[in-house]
Amino acid sequence: MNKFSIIFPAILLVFLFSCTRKTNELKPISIIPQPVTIEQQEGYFEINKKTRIIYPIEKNAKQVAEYLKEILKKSTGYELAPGSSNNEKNTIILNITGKEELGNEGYELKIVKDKIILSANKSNGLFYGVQSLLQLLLADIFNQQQVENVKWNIPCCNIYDKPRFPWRGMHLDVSRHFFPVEFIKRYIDLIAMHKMNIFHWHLTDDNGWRIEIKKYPLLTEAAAWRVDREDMHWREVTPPEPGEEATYGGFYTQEEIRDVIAYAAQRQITVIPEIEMPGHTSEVFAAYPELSCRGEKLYVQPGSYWPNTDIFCAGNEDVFTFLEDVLDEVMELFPAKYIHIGGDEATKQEWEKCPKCQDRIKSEGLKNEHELQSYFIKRIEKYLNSKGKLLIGWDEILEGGLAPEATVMSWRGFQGGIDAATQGHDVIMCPTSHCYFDYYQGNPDFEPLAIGGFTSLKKVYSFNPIPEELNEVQSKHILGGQGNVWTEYIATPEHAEYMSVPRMTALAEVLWSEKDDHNWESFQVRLQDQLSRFDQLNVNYSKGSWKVNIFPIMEDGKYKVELESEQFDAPIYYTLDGSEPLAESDIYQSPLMIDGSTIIKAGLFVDGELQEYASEKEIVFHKGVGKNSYLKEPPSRKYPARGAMSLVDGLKGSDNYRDGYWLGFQGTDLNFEVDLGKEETINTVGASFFQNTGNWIFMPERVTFEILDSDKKMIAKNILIPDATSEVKGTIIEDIKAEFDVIVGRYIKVHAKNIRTIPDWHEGAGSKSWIFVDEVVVE
Ligand code: TNX
Repeated sequence: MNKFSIIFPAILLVFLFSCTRKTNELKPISIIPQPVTIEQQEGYFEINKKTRIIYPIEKNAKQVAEYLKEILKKSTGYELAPGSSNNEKNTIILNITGKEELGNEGYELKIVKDKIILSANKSNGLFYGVQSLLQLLLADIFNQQQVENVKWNIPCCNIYDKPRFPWRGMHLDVSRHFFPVEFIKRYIDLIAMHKMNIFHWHLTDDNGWRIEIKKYPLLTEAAAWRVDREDMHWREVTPPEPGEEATYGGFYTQEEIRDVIAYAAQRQITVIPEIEMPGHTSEVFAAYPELSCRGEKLYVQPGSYWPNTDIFCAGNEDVFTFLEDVLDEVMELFPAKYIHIGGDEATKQEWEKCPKCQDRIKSEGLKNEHELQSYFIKRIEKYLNSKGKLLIGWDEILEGGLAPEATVMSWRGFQGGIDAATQGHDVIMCPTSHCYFDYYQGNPDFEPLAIGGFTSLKKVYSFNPIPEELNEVQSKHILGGQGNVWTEYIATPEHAEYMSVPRMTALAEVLWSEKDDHNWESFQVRLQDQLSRFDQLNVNYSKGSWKVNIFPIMEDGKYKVELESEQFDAPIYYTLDGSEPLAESDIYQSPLMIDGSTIIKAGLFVDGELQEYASEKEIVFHKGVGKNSYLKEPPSRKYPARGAMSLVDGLKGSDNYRDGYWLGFQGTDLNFEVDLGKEETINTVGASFFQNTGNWIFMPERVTFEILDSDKKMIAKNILIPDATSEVKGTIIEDIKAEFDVIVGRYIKVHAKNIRTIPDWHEGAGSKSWIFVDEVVVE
């Protein structure tokens, strides 16, 4: 055998081996959240076992290097040794610079064939640079096991990057359901991967106290445990039976909390503890009943507790001693400069009756219970400030006057945040409309049971934390935003992940990237790579956005139906005969002309396979469908559906009033008119109304239907009163229908009178009531 016959097969083998190695060489750079600038260049840096890593001795920078080494080791199997000189080839250099414009969190990444230079002013920036670096590799880099046959290539490029907002947060409620430390760390890993920097830990609420406080052991012996009602609906749980043991719950020891804080710090995440007061505190009275107004021993609620009437007594000095002691231990544990004290949804009916609270109102010269809450919060703020800490509260802390240094978390919408910023206070925006990740993200018919609402991925992506109402100076008070994960309906880590991602991904980009760089199409493309990373990490992300939305539109004066999905570039197949869509069904290309009652079924297909499920809507044609229609007063901005046309689109709203088909009016009436275009015979006119008094939605007081002729002269009128009374709990949908003895008319007017003010017996007494309406059916 000659030399050649050995060398040639060897070369061939090496060649074949390198050809079969998986590589990212044909993939464009795809980083989420989108960096400020990326310039791609020719060539690649390849990580191999000889790659060295150089970092400054400074403790925090070293931590970042260790973090990178750890991730690389898992998937590549290489244990990168420290390098000795910046001039060595094949090195990754972490470098602390002094470039003012980069701020605390910005970074620069220069990748050439034999060197990677990552520079930042602080370890925070280095950490975010590392996150980008990892996303330049194939998603396999996130695998938890060693992956063979991959070329660990990083495209040569220059990246310059820094965040838009300093507060990029994720919240988790661990009271409604308890989550073990192992999951908390995994959640923190997800936050870190998204270059977010705040973990808001909602540690106490009516369903369990979750933080060990040495001075008050009963908080974790008693207040952390409830009877197990996990097999029941959250709003329908039964109280404990006599002698029944409270077995469900848990808490974090101080040692575990320190461990979590350190874990988060290594990932440049600040942990903000929330200790609720004065409301959402009934669990405390299972341990220390004397701290409430009534002084009665309560059990820890195994489900919904609403209205939450048992709250801390604001007239009792012992309450403040207790809270100061608790906060002392909390401040000792948490290095963050902020402490969140809740402040939301405190029902004040016990304060109205409590002699101590009433004495306090008098002695402090307060006007009412709102001012008493404000007194409470201000007093706590003073205490926190005296220890060098700052207070954050939910937007209810605005009521009765804001504490002087307080930062407001605006959740009931943007208004609280606007008011606070106008008064010169800092604000974190997390309105339910865009930031509530406990709400549905896909068609409720197919999603796991959720608390309600509808916050799709696209909706999250459309979030702008800075409302137009604010000028430049006021806008500076908006520190950023956060996603809130309340867990009434979320009992397991897998489910918490499902609700959090990929909405967290959309939020991360909103908060990190400049507004002008937000681009839904580009996000959708890059999201596919992020999902591949989640796959490697076994993250249980939601495919709620695979759902096909079915919406009618008017185009060139014609009624058509549009099909859309939030997924990128996956074809939609549909049927119009009630059969299940298949890969052989018609492919959707442009809005569909529909001219009679139809069942539309549509699904998203990838490689010929239906993804998730097919959506379905029934269109019922009647004389009003697609006709010109008007609303005298617009619906609420929160529930506009698609305006007047939604009332004559042949589609009925579901039993979820937020599904985008219902129109909501708060405190105002419905005044609607439809023009049939020509005189027609009319038998009946009806409209559907939605009631759910728990959500402040009532039946209208009365509904008036009028028929007018071509000259707009009224020729018939019918007034109807709904059957359903507001005392009935739960959701009722009532079709209210007026019968006319065959009449010929052209215009139809519908007036639904809102009761306008919520009645006295209701917890929202005196506030504006809602009416919700859909489909005005003309037959
Ligand atoms: C309102 S957001 C709450 C929470 C609930 C959440 C459910 C806030 C400050 N209070 O207590 O868990 O709605 O979406």
